[in-house]
Amino acid sequence: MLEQQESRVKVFVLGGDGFCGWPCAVNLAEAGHDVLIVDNLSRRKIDIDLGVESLTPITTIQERLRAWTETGGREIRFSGLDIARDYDLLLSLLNSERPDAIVHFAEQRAAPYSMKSSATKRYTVDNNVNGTHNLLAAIVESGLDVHIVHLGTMGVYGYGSHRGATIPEGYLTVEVPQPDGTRFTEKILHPSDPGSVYHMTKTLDQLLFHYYNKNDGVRITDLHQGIVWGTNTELTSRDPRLTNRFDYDGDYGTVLNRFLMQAAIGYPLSVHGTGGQTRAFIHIRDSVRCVQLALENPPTSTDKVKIFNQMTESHQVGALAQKVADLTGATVNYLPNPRKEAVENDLIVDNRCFIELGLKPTTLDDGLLSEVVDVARRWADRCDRSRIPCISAWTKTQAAAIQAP
Ligand code: NAD
Ligand code: USQ
Repeated sequence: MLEQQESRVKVFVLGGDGFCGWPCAVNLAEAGHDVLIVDNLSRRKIDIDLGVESLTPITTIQERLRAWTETGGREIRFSGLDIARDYDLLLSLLNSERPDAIVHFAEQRAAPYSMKSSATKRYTVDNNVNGTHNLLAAIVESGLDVHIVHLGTMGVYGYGSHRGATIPEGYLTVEVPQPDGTRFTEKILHPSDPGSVYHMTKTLDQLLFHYYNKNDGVRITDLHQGIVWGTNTELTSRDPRLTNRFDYDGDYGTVLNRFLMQAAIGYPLSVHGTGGQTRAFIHIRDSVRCVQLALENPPTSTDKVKIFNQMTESHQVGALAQKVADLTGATVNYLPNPRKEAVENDLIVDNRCFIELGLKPTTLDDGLLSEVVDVARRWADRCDRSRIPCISAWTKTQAAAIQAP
């Protein structure tokens, strides 16, 4: 619990029924904050459309919230609205509740889903860009001083070659040559280089934040998060009705959780291409902790958008598969890559902001890989193997490659 009552805040958790949002919401409630989840349950509806289910059985949001209070948790309230479409409801919720802070997870977050068809591309852009813009416009219209903590992505920096340079936390110091031969230095937003329509929406979010911070002084922390792995936190393990979701399918499953789940059911690990892609990772427990740290260390009204790299380690996908294979005895399958992405890339990331705020990184070597394998083994009979392959292709060239016999 918080040591000082004064540091308690009223916080909306937008997208608080999702994979990252649910453990975050209960963690903030446990820390003494007054939490209201806002979620249109679109993620559950997409599961129905795709004909897949979380590997772990998850209860309804109403049952989750009931179980949370029954097991001693501080009450969490819920409002079922669509932030991308229900602007007036969002504004009136802000005016009636007057939150101090808003954690914004409420976006369509799967790159493969965003690349499935023109319909899913358009949905992802409409949902993510409108949702973020509605939130900013509603905060300004309400006149409230609200701190937004947004979940962005490491993917905004791009996964081409950074030529060995360290990726800074959001801003790059550049030298600009002048006609008279002199130079001045300036800090600019790191150039964006999205690798999917989904990642592109996060780069657009960045510009919206930059503008509303400059024009209206909205206080914003943008968390450039890496791939989240793991499933439960201590709090979501408290009762089976609190269990977090576990996506394993070809659209929503992310690479490390997929490898661990594939190992658990004896399915060859699905490495795309050579496995040379390097990505940033963070365990769900650290993700939850980082959001709390960001919330409790807000920017001032004159600060520009605070950007933190929310990741704890980088790994090459092929090396990860080998690590999982060594741990479990699984076999590794190298498949044609459905994505248009660099065959390999370097990724050196500055993540000092969270370390300086006290984050103690949980790493792959902390024994938690086996915990995920155990969860997946427990629910193996719920897995639909036909939904494991990644069939969403970035272009017709990739589509032809993955269909080739
Ligand atoms: P998720 O799909 O499990 O959760 C998103 C939640 O937002 C869902 O409950 C969904 O119903 C809700 N939502 C979506 N659009 C909404 C709208 N218009 N109005 C109201 N609610 C809406 O995703 P997640 O894995 O929990 O990711 C949460 C955030 O973190 C996303 O913004 C994502 O981009 C970011 N992120 C996730 C990861 C990861 O590995 N999962 C990594 C980096 C960043
Ligand atoms: N990959 C495989 N095999 C698989 C699945 C993926 O080799 O079975 C590869 C992909 O080709 C890619 C890498 O693994 O090179 C990562 O894929 P991913 O699906 O784990 O992650 P990504 O699409 O980048 O998206 C996830 C989240 C997204 C978040 C992002 C953070 O879904 O919300 O923004 O991670 S980051 O990767 O840092 O941009």
